[in-house]
Amino acid sequence: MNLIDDLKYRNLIYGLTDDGIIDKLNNEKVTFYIGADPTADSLHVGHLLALTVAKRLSTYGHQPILLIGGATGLIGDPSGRSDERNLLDIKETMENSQAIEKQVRKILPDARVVNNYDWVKHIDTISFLRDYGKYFNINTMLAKDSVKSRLEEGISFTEFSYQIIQSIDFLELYKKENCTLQIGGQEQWGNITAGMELIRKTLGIEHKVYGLVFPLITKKDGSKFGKTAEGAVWLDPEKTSPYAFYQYWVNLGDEEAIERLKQFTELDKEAIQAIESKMEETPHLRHAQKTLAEYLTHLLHGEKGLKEAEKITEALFKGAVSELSAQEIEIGFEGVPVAEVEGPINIIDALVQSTLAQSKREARTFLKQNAVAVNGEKTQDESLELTRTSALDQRYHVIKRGKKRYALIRHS
Ligand code: 629
Repeated sequence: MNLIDDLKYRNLIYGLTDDGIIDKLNNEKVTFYIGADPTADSLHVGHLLALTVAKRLSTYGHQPILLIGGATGLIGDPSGRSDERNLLDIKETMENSQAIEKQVRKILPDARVVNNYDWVKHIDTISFLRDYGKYFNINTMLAKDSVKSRLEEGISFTEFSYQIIQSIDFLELYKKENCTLQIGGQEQWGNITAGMELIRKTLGIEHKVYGLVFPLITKKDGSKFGKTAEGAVWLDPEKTSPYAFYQYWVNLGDEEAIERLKQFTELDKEAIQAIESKMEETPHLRHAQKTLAEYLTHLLHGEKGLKEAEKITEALFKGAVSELSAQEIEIGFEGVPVAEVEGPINIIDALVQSTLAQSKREARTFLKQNAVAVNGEKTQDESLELTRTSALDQRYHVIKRGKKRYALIRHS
């Protein structure tokens, strides 16, 4: 399959600025770029899609440049946003740039990484308005979705000017690196075409450059892709543990999991079809979800991260919490209520303090109903004392009430 057919099969083409890019991508080696603004100290799974598209182009022999928007991050892209952003702190933006660069290098080791702060910082106001501003028509700028959709609500001159900076980048990378293609998510269309126009106007029509945008992932149930109840799914293991990352993918619905396999993995059509037929035969085994979770956890967090995620997943599935270390318990039960205790605590008090029961009376009822398990063992013993010695790793008692309510008792 050629690259373009491959991208189409994976539903990764939302728009091409010009069909000329099809032959070029199928037959030549193209230097292309994609940008990310350092608005946080980590990328999230939304960016991961962008990086995997870049990786796919690179697999077909094209040269990726990853641009970190040290300058643009200080301005704020209005694309796809309904309200004005707060300005970010310069120091924080610089630190974020470094963190993001590290992540990119892991996923795209072949990419050249550049930061637009390095050239934008040299442009003074007069040059900005004379050398670039002159080529921008206000009517065209106002017609961009990113601006047009904000005219009622209001948009600052700062965000309005964002498209000029991104355009300067495309021009710069075209001149310096012969970069002839910019890719991005669909909401980047306006910024990408603005850059193409700047190149045409400053250098001449014979300087052909292109844009390719991929669709933003939308979910059938209306919820936002890459978000859990706790917030974004980050690529940084300190922010989203390999276990939580693994869980995100393993919990997708069947149809969505197949879609994400196409978009996020290098598995080819035959391999994906094989998974689809396995799903029909034995849907409960969740082949698509497991393949996806395994593939992406391994890509981001390596063998070690994947093993950790699988170990915790297995133990929790079997209810064998006693196999876990204190640290693994913290990861596996992130977000469940924790009651801190200094000495031994009775099971009734533990149920109340950990919010699993509303009163001692209710706690007794749960015990009588055989609805309580401590460290994986059912108990009805009202006099059970939870001590440091009986705690897992001398630190935790995992209490389970009913089918899925959990709490931790932490012995400090
Ligand atoms: C300077 C900055 C450039 C080119 C691009 C940019 C960043 C761009 C942007 N991108 C998003 C981001 O930074 O805001 N103006 O979070 C994000 N991108 C990846 C995809 C995206 C997009 O990093 O394009 O669509 C997410 O999938 O939202 O010279």
